[in-house]
Amino acid sequence: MKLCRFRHGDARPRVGLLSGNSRHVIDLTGAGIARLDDLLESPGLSDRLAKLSADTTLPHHALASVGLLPPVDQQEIWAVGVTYLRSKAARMEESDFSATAYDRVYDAPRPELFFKSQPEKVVGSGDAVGIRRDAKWNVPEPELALVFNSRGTLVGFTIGNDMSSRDIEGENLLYLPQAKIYDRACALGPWIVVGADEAIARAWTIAISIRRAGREVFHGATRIDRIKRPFAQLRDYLFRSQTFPRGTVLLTGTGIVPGDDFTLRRGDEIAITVPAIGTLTNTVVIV
Ligand code: DO4
Ligand code: MG
Repeated sequence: MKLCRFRHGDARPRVGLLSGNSRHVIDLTGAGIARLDDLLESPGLSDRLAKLSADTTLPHHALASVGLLPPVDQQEIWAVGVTYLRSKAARMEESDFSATAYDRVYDAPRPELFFKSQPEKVVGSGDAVGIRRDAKWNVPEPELALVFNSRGTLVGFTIGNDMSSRDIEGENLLYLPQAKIYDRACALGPWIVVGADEAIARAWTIAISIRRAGREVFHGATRIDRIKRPFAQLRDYLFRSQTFPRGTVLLTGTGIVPGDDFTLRRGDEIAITVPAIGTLTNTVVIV
């Protein structure tokens, strides 16, 4: 089942459930559900959603007639890094004196976790993502995103783009927050898939296509089961000595890094696809 946030007309954000064929959005406002993060707290979420999807009294809107919003309300967005060998190798190449930090963290018991975005700064599918005006080497990072409720239960999956400035991170690892946190640096969407677990998600693939002036300039794909660490381990470290009263979303790291001669440009169209979820699409602007 797929849960989204959307606007219909000029009205305030609403929570929706996609119909079986994903062509309609069932508007959950009539069921008294105003916030996605509240809904994700429900015990027996899948059963509740199954009942809601069978409720013929709730209004349906054609998917094409709604404006999708990022599928987060007040959850902080966090990220884990260097979970794929490809990410470790690319980062060791781009950096000088901090190269061994990536090598060490890949093998260490404690993962690299970092704060990525406040929820208000997240962009959704169809919105623009940003590259920094003071960076010269910018890439998207296509990542599976884990959605946790406040109890640390993995309640769903969505697609994330951890936009990054490789030259800023490569110059000095202490610049990581500047390479990773700026306007439009985090995209999530198009919606949240509920009802899958880690075993199911590990059989998924993630792919990215970047188009420039109508032509594909980069394509890459990898398997989710190449993520080195179990999701429960990532959750345990994230929730260690830290509470998330509204839940949180965790980007799980990238396994796809374009060659060193590639940088994003204004107007590039990025499409990240996890077939079991959908496609997150964004166009690049300079911020
Ligand atoms: O170590 C820096 C960030 C790593 C990252 O974002 C990733 O591996 O996806
Ligand atoms: Mg990343």
